[in-house]
Amino acid sequence: MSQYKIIFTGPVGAGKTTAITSISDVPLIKTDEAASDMTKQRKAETTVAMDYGIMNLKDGEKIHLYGTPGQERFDFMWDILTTGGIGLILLLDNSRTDPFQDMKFFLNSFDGFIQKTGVAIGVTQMDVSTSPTIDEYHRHLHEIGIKVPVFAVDAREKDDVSILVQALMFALDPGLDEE
Ligand SMILES: Nc1nc2c(ncn2[C@@H]2O[C@H](COP(=O)(O)OP(=O)(O)OP(=O)(O)O)[C@@H](O)[C@H]2O)c(=O)[nH]1
Ligand SMILES: [Mg+2]
Repeated sequence: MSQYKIIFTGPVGAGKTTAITSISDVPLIKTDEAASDMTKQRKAETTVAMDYGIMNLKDGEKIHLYGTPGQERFDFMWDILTTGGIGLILLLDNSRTDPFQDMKFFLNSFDGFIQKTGVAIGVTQMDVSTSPTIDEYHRHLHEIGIKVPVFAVDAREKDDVSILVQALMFALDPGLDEE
């Protein structure tokens, strides 16, 4: 029976905790605490250590789902959580001031992990803010010379999040299975 681990990351409020809740087949283990400072303006609770859920696949295979905190002051958890992971899901909130800057920041922060594995990007809150478009994300990524699958997702929708996870799995080295 194969077991895989993938990691969800992205800025505060991008929907990491919500996305894992949407697709997990077990109740989420989460570490949300009342938000203080700037985060509070966006939402009442924020992840301070990690989220953890499990997605069951056919044949008894499991994907272990880990969510990082979005706040940089908890970035010591980022390395811990990626250990043993096979890929990264980067969620971006399209309604934030500069989602491309967020994208660049997280791609840089997780660069070492991404080089060894792979990444897929999900853009949330596109119902709240329709700009930039997914095409513009593609163009931007093309300009910085990387090819990454990008999808519009609503983190509250199980199907949206499942498609994103599948896109990541397809983007990964198919040889991984044999390792
Ligand atoms: N309108 C809208 N709301 C969304 C969408 N995706 C997620 N949300 C909401 O946005 C909020 C995201 O909050 P969380 O899931 O806690 O975000 P997080 O990424 O875990 O944030 P931190 O743990 O603080 O880093 C929730 O209230 C979701 O219901 C979307 O596509 N559209
Ligand atoms: Mg969270």
